[in-house]
Amino acid sequence: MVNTTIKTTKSQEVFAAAQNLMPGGVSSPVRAFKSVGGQPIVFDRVKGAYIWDVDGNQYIDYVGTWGPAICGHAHPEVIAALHEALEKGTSFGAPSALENVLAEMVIDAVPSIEMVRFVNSGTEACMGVLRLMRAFTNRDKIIKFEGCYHGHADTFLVKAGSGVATLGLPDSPGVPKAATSTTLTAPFNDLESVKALFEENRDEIAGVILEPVVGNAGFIAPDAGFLEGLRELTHEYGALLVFDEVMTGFRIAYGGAQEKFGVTPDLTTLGKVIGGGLPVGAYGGRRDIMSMVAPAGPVYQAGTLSGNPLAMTAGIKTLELLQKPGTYDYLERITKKLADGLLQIAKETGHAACGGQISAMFGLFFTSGPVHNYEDAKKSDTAKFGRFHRGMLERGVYLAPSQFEAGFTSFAHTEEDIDQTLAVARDVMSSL
Ligand code: KE4
Repeated sequence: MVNTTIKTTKSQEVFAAAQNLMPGGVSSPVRAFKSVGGQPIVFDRVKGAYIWDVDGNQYIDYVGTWGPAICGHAHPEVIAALHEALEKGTSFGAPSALENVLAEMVIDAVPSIEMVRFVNSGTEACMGVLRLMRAFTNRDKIIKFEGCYHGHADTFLVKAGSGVATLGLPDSPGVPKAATSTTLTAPFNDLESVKALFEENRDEIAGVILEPVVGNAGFIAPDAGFLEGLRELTHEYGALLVFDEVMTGFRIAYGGAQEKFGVTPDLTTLGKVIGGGLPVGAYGGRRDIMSMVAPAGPVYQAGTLSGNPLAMTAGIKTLELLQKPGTYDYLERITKKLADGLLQIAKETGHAACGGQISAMFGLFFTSGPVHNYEDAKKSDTAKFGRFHRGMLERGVYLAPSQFEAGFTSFAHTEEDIDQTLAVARDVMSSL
């Protein structure tokens, strides 16, 4: 029995039963609260900025199903569009005009994307882009950054972030050496280490893949010049630059981090927001590269539910809602108020902390920082983060259950929600 002030009887019952049915009782590891401890809450329903668990407790939600809910959960216009689409069926396994509509919206929005392929998850998008970058350059090696997470395909499970970092896994058994022998890693924000890798592996590196704003090692922003430096290095060494914008796409800006920072990669992966909460992923980029993807070219990749009408419908409506004037100004304003407020409260209550936000993405580390890379992030007091997470949860605020994740706001979050969250944070931090 977990010592908790909120009633979680039904969550405990459901979660206990789940243990015998699914590994760890979950469909994705980070949901098990392993690193923050305590009873994971079992959701019953979500709406706008809020969650209700199976015990009837309400929470202000800053996970937003890990990013997709940027318009708020179950937005009425998204739900209405899905009801209409449902009448026409759930999956075609064939071309639909809806794919054209969402593809045009993505191509119009994201600077690097001239052509796009839809898949069903961010992992699939990163798998597809990996094979494509290798085929286009005829090189096998890639550079990724410590703490970045690009889904759970073998090649990327090297010093990965998100759940791998959360669980402190040394990477994963079952991944053959051959699958990771071509994966080179460097510290985020360290251009010199990237240049050294290019020098040591001349003409062997297909490309560099990164989260342009890291969300899977906690929130880590790129240092000034870092993204520009990677663009120059990849040009210099004949390699491709790939932005994994599964998390940052349509969140950091409508055109993603690449629009925000003015650095255009050769290829981009997307997910989360473009599906409006339904399973979706995408990869896209320069036409000369994307034209290699089957059946236009020889690079094979496929998917039964890719481009399915429901995910396309939810994605189209979500992006339409994001196009409303002032959306990103609002997201910036409320998220800055939240992040700045949390840091100020930590300072006033005597806790070493650092962090920040960019648009609707934020993070807080319990370390004095600054945090420029994963090694810095690992200096955080994760035990204190766990107590903070539990304290916030018991007072009705749901944060990502790991120090090595980012926080997400939506345009359903109100000023009152932010003020309430900061009041709760002051209460919790005063007794951490
Ligand atoms: P999915 O396969 O989970 O749809 O996407 C993988 C992925 C790829 N790239 C980036 C930058 C990502 O953030 C993700 C997935 N993000 C995690 C949250 N850190 C998903 C949540 C989870 O694993 O349960």
